[in-house]
Amino acid sequence: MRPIASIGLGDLVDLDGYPVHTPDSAVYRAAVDTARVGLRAEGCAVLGGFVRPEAVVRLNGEIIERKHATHYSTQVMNPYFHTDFNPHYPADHPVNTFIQRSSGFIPGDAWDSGCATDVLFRAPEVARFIADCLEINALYCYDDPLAGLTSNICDPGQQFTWHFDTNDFAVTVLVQPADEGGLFEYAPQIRSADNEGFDAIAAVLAGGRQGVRTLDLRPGDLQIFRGRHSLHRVTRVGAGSRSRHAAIFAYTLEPGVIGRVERTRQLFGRVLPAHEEAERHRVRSDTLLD
Ligand SMILES: O=C(O)CCC(=O)C(=O)O
Ligand SMILES: [Fe+2]
Repeated sequence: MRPIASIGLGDLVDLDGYPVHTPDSAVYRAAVDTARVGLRAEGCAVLGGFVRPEAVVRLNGEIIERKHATHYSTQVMNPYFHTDFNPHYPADHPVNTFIQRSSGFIPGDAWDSGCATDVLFRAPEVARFIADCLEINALYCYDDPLAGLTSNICDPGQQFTWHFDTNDFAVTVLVQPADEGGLFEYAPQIRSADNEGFDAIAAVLAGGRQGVRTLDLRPGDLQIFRGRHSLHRVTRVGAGSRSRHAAIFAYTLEPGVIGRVERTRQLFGRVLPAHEEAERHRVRSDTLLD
């Protein structure tokens, strides 16, 4: 779907409910305040109906057009995306608890600059609004050429099992929900920068529901999520369901952040020279397991 004329913010965002272009307005402040409540308490905010219904149709069209570029992968992994047994930990430890993940990603380099999905991801007004919700001065589009702008595709029978994200924040727009399953679940702040929270994580991996939230997301809802400290998953999509499509906008606190070679290969099946280069100069902001 090539844009006929350039796409404006008002074509994509419900500017009445979310006037991202007028940060001094009372409505803007109220929306930010509401989001902050969820983010402070649980590292998660859902902005209902952020994307206009016509734009949701357009985003879904762009995903369907690029679905052939989806890289599907299946792995049996721990919450840190590792697949190998680690003899330094007991067998029932989260590090050695492996669950199947099967899903696909449309990679960053599949989107044309100027398509609706790309415009929404790169709109400075949207980034500033999200930064305001997160109570940070600025945020930056994740500079990873594959993982910055993606769509997570869960086809019938697939699930994105429990994991932590590498990037600081993720912003997701549910574009096409599954009819059955495909629900986003999370265990808020189950670990922190100085506490791995292994006992609580083990309980969730074993099927425990304590502290686990399930979101009832609608198409067009925008979710802001701190996925580095909150264990999360997308439950299995029913065998007879339609696919679940989510647009995922990744942002970071610092500019110029690029993903690890190993995880990039797992998720996208390839790496670009930029990934190899970044690996040689890697700086980490914490010592948590990745
Ligand atoms: O599709 C989603 O809602 C989130 C998927 C996810 O957690 C991820 O891509 O890391
Ligand atoms: Fe995630």
